[in-house]
Amino acid sequence: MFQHLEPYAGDPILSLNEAFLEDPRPHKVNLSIGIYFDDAGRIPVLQCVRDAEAKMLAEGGAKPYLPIEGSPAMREAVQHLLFGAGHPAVKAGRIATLQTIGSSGGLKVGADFIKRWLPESQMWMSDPSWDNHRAMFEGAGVAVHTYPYYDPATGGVRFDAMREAISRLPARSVVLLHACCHNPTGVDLSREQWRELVSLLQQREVLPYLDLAYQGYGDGIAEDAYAVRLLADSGLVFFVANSFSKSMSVYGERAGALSLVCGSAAEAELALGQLKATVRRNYSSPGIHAAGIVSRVLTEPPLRSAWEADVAAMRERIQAMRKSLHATLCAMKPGRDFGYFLSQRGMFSYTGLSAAQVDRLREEFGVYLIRSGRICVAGLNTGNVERTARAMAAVIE
Ligand code: KET
Repeated sequence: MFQHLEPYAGDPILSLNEAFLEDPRPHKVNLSIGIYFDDAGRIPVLQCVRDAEAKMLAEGGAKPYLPIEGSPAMREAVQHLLFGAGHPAVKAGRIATLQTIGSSGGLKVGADFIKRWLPESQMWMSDPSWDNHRAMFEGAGVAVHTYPYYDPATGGVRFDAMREAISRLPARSVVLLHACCHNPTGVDLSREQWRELVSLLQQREVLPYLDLAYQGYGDGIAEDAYAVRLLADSGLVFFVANSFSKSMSVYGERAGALSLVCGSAAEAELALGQLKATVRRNYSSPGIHAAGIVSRVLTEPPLRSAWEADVAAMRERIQAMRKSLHATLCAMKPGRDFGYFLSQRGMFSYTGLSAAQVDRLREEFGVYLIRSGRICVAGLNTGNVERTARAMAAVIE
C-alpha cells in the first residue's frame, strides 16, 4: 500500500536539534533551534508557570474538552496582551481570537481559512523567512512567493524594494510579516518603516498576516506588540498568530492563539464561526493545560509581574551574550565588522557563514547552527561563548 512513499528528509531545524542531542561530545553547543536556554544551558521552567500549575493541580478540576475556539479566559487575555485592554477594536468586538495549538496551529488554521474563503489569494513572505511559513501555506494549497527583505550587503532591510514589491501585489494577496525579532535574520523594520508600510498597506487591498512568536525578546512585551497595535489603529483587516512557546518557555505545551481583526463585530462573528469550523475539522479543540497556564500568568497580578521580570531577564541575558560574542570575535579578527551581532534583535543572528563553514563548525567544533548561517544566540552562555567565538573565528577566513 505504501511502498511508493518518498522518504521524509526531516525538518532542517528539528532534525538538527535531534542530531545535537545525540552528539556525545561534552563541549557541544546548540545554536540550532529557536529555544531560550538559561546560563546553565537548560530550558527554564518559569516560577510563574510553576505557580499557575500548582494552583491548577490544587483545584483538581476536571478536564473537559475546551470549546473549539479555546478557553474564554485565555482568548480575552490574549486580546488584552496584543492590542491593549482598552483598544477600540477590542471594545467593539471586532477581533475574532482563538486559542490554538501553538502559533503553528494558528498559522495553519488561518492558511486553511484563507484557502477556503479567499481561494484566489496567494501569499508573499519575506526573503528569507521561517521555512515552515512556506510549508504551512503550501500545505493549505496557497501559492507562496517572496518579497525582498534582507540585504546581505548592508545587513539591513531592502525597504525600498520591499515597498515596491508590496505596492504591486494583486488585490487580496496575503502579506506575511514578522511582528518583531525577525526569524532568521534578527533584522526588524524601524518604527518609522512600520508606519510607512502601514500607510502603503492601507492603500492596497491586501491582507497582512503577522507572526508574533518572540514577544518580549526585542524591546519588551508591550513594545514588541507595536506593529500589531499600529495595524489595529489603522483600521486594517489582518491576522495575527502569536506564541507563548518562547515568551513563557512552554514549548511542549503548544500554547498560542490566532486573531483576525475585522471591519465590524458582525464580520468578526462570522469569521470566528468559520475559523471554528476550520479547527473542528483539523484538531477539534486546543489543550486545557496550556489555557490554564497562559490565562493565569497573564491575568493574576503576582504571576503577571513575575512573568514580566522573567521575560526581561531572558532578553537581557541574550543581549549580554551578543556583546560577549561580538567582543571576542572583534578581538580575534580585528578589522572585520561584527556589529550585526549587536544590532540584530531577538533570539537570532544571521552570521553570513556559508553552509560549508556551518558544516565545519558542527563537525570539527561541535557547534550546531542551521545551514542558512542563522544562530540562536540564546544557546550561548558564559561557559561556552568564548569557545564558540573561537570556533567561528577559525572557520572565517
Ligand atoms: N513563527 C516563527 C517565526 C517561529 O520562529 C516559530 C518557531 C513559530 C512560529 C512556531 O512556534 P510555536 O508557537 O511553538 O508553534 N520557530 C523555532 C522552532 C521551530 O522551527 O519550530 C525555530 O525557528 O527554530
